[in-house]
Formats: sequence, structure tokens, C-alpha cells
Amino acid sequence: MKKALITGITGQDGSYLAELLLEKGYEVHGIIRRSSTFNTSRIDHLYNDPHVHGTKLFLHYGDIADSVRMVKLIYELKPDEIYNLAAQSHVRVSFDIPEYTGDVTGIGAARILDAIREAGLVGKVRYYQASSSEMFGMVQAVPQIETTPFYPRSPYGCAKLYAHWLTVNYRESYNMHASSGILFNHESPRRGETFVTRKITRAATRIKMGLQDKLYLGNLDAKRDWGYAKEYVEVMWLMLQQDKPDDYVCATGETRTIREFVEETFGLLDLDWKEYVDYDKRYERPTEVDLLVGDPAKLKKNIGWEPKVRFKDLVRIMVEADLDVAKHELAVQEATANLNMNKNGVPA
Ligand code: NDP
Ligand code: GDR
Repeated sequence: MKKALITGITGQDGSYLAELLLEKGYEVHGIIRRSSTFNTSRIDHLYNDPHVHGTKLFLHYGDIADSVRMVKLIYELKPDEIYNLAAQSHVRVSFDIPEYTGDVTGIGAARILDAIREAGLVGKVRYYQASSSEMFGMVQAVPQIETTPFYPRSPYGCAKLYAHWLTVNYRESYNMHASSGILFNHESPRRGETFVTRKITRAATRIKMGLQDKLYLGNLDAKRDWGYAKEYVEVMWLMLQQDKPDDYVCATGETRTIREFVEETFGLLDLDWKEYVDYDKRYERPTEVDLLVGDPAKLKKNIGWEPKVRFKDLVRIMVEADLDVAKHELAVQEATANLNMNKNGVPA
């Protein structure tokens, strides 16, 4: 049985990847952060009591800012594959906390790569780095491919670029099986609610159910190449099954503006978005990435992978899921209101 270690297992991608690896029969270990509120909602459905025989998912407290813990965990677990997905992953927020973002999103990768070396596992472990299309930043060429020059436009992009080049460097210096997936934006019903797609589908469905009046957004002109997270995690796994480590762009090749995402979402709900969406400059970034569109030709040629879910399918998947969430929210609100009334409808 293969053993995998996932950092960032509680995030969008980590949860889908854990599902995929468990389905494939892996023993999966995940690193979670201690938090005063529960942060495991995306993986709760996968978790069993570790005392139960046959459990294959194990969670360990840790932080990729803590190198001693990383060395210890990697040495003790001796995983066959490590997927480094942990990051301060919000681009806008990285302008508020650039140092922290550098420490976790950038140097975090150094801690893990070096922990593999310190644990004496260089020839045994295969490493996946979650690189990002944000490294392309300012448009140098379209579509973007593996050899397009990088020009990051945020502290997040700079940190990811450091982690990316370090992965290449460890591959070349130590002959480590270390690969980077340069993934373009990928979304799902599990996307964090402050990323623009999920913010839009959550707000539009809540507006539809009468739970919210307005949606405030920043720049609607930026263009993104949006794919489906559940599909993209398969690429991470496939990359580590190749004989040779390498870097791959993972994208759909289709780019849309944020405005188009808004139009499609509200359109599916028979709402006129212009009545509900207002501008708020607080959601603008000091420097923006205007256009991302990737060409996944290398991935298709070497690994045989292609995306299936396209823009409209993706929006529909997210709207349908969030409509259910909003309906549930409304039902809870109504039930609570009823509980608080006496039988004459007077507040108790
Ligand atoms: P999320 O923001 O949903 O998840 C991030 C994960 O990292 C969470 O599990 C979070 O834990 C964990 N984490 C954050 N800081 C630390 C830390 N100091 N120590 C340990 N764990 C930490 O991101 P996604 O799932 O969307 O993305 C996964 C990875 O892929 C990230 O590295 C992201 O930057 C990168 N990426 C994402 C793309 C996308 O479009 N989604 C595109 C390209 C790259 P907690 O739950 O406790 O906060
Ligand atoms: P991004 O995703 O920065 O591409 O990073 P995000 O959804 O945050 O922004 C996409 C675009 O939408 C514009 N925008 C807004 N964004 C947010 N979050 N909130 C708003 O209200 C809003 N209004 C307009 C932004 O300006 C931007 O142009 C994501 C993350 O998952 C990274 O971790 C990952 O590496 C990249 O995708 C690829």
C-alpha cells in the first residue's frame, strides 16, 4: 500500500486529493493546523476514528512554518509521495501580509524539500509542488506555457515563484523526483468563499433565496482560465506516477472575464446581475494580473490528460451546489424564527 503525505489537506484541493488517493487505496496522512474553531469541514466525511481497524486517513498537527515538525513527520512517516499544497493562498491578502506569505507559501516549500533530504529520503520520496499561474503575472505571451517568462505581480506570486524554482533546483541538485504543477485557477463548490467565483455563486444564490441584497466586487475586467478542482487534483497524482519528474501547465485554454462569470451565474438564476452587483475598491489589488490563459499541450502529450469540465459546466456545478446551501440556510432561519414565536406568532 502506498503512503502519501498531504500538506494543506483541509483546503479545497487537499480534500479532493485525499478523496482520490483513498479511492486508489493509498494510506493518506494529512497535516492540519491547530485552530480555535474546526477547520476540517472539507474532509470530515473522509475521517474515521483512528482506533477503527482499516482506517486509511490519518491527521497530524503541524505547520509548514515549523521545520522541526516537518523533518520529524517526514522521517517517521517515510511517505512514498508528498503533495505540498499548504499556502497562504489568497492573492489580495498577500499584499496585507507579504512577510507571512513569503514564509509559508515560499519558504514552506524549502522546509519540506530539505526535510526530505534531512530524513535521508531523497531517492524514495516523490514530491509535488503546487505552483501557480500567478507566477506568469504581467502578460508576456498568450497562451502561457511552461517556458513563458515569469513576471509575478503580488507577494503571493513572488513566494510561489521561489517555491517553484527551489523545486527545480532540488530536482537538478539532488536528482530528487520533484515536480511542479503550474495550475491555473480551479474552482468547485468547496472553493473558499472569499475567492471571486465562490463569492459570486454564494451571493447570487443567497440573493435568489432572499437572504442577501447586494454583491460587492472589485475589478470585473480581469480574465481567468477557470477549471474544475476535482479534475485538476488527478493531474497532481499523474505527475508523480511518471518516471521522470517535470513541470506542467494545467489549464483549460479558455479565458473569461469576471463579468462573464457574474453574468453566467445570475443568468442561471433568472436574475439581472446589474440590479445587484456594486463596485467596491477595497477588492482591487495594487497590481493586477489582467489575463491568464494556459495551454496544457505538454500535459496532454506526455501524460494524456485533458480537462472535461468547461466554463459553463463549472458555473452550473457551483450554482447548483450553492443553491442547496442557500435553501438550507433559509430553512434553518425560518425554523429558528418559528421556534422563537409563541403560538400566537408573538416573539417568545
Ligand atoms: P486553500 O486556501 O483552499 O487551502 C490552503 C491549505 O493550506 C489549507 O489546508 C490551509 O489550512 C493550509 N495552510 C495554510 N497555511 C498553512 C501553514 N502555515 N501550515 C500548514 N498548512 C497551512 O487552497 P487551494 O486548495 O485552493 O490550493 C491548494 C494549493 O494550490 C495552494 O498552495 C495554492 O496556493 C495552490 N494553487 C491554487 C490554485 C487554485 O486555483 N485553487 C491555482 C494554483 C495554485 P487551514 O484550513 O487551516 O487554513
Ligand atoms: P486569483 O483568484 O487572485 O486569481 O488567485 P481570485 O478569485 O481571488 O481573483 C480572481 C480575479 O477576480 C478579481 N476580483 C475579485 N477577487 C476577489 N477575491 N474578490 C472580489 O471581490 C473580486 N472582485 C474582482 C481579482 O482582482 C482577480 O483578478 C487564485 C488563488 O486560488 C491562488 O492561490 C491561485 O494561485 C490562483 O488563483 C491561480
